[in-house]
Amino acid sequence: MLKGNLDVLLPLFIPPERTKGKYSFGDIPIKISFEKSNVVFYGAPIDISTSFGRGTSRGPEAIRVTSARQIETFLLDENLDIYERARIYDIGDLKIPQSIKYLRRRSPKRVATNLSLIGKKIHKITSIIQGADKVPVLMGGEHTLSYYTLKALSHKNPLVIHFDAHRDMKPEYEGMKMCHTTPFYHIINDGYILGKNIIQIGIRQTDREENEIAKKNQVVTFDAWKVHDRIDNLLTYIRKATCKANIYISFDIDVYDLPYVPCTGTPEPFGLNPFEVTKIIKNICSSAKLLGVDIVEVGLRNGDYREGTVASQTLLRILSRLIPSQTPTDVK
Ligand SMILES: [Mn+2]
Repeated sequence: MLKGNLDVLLPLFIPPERTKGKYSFGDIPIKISFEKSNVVFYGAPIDISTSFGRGTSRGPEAIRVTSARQIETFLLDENLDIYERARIYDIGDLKIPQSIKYLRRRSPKRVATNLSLIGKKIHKITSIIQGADKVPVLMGGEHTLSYYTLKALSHKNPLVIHFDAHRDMKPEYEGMKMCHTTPFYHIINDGYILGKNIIQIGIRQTDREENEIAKKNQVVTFDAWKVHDRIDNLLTYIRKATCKANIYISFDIDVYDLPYVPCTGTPEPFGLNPFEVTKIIKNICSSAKLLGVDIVEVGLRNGDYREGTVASQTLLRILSRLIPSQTPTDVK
C-alpha cells in the first residue's frame, strides 16, 4: 500500500539532489525511507500568479541550500537534534510543465488554467501523504498553493494557523479569481474551512472589503500590533484553541519584519521577529495533531539567503515541537 503511494508520487518529482537546491531538506545523515518516515517534504517552485515582486519559485532552493549547508539540525534552545524527533523523507521538487515554465504572457485565463493544473497535483500529493499518516510539508512557491492543500485536508476539520502580513482573503485580484492574494477567501467561500477555524497572525496589510470579509466570517485575527504589544493574549489563546485539535500551519514568510525577508514579493514593516514566532509555535498545545505545513513566498535574490535561513529555522521549530517524540524502536 505504502510502496504503491510512493510509486504514484515519484514520477511527479525531481529528486532532491537534482533540484536547483541540490540537497534534501537538512541533508540529514540518517536516510529514512518513505515507509519509515513521519514527515514528507516536497518543493513546489510555483510562481504563476504573483504580481508585485516575483521570485518565489526559488523558495525551495533557498530552503534546501540553507538547511543543508548553513544551519545545524541541532536546536540549542530545544537541546534536540531534529532527526531524533522527525523522520524526514524529502521527495524533491515538483516537476513544472513546460507550458508553465516558459509562460511569458500572464492573462488571467492562462493563470487560472495553469493554477488549476498544478492545484490538482498538489491536492493529490497532499491526499496521498496524509492518507499514509504522514505530515506533508510543502516548500513554496506562491501562497495560492495553500488552497489546494487545505482542500485536500478539509475532511479532517483542521484549525488553520495562518502566519502572514496579509489576509489573502480578496474575492479576486487584477482579474484573477484564484491567485496569491485570494486563497483564504475561496477556501471559506467554497465551504472547505470555516472562518472561525482560521487564526490569522501578524496581519498588517489589508483593504476594507477584505477586512469586512474576515470579520463577517469570524476569522480570528491577531494583527501585528496585537502580537507586538500584547503577545501574552495570543499565547493564551493558542494554548487553549489548539488542545486536541488537528492543526495546519500555513506560513507566509512575509509575516517576518522587512529586514529578515528582503527577497519576498511583498515585504512589509511592522512585522514579527523570530523570537515572537518561536514563542507562538512553542505555545501550541502538545496534544495538537499536526496535519500539514506549508511555508510560502520565500525568495532568493543576489545570493541573499536570509529568507531561506529564517524559513529553515522556522520549519525546524515547527517540527521539533509538533512531531510526537519517538521511542528508539521506532527509528529502526
Ligand atoms: Mn503575505
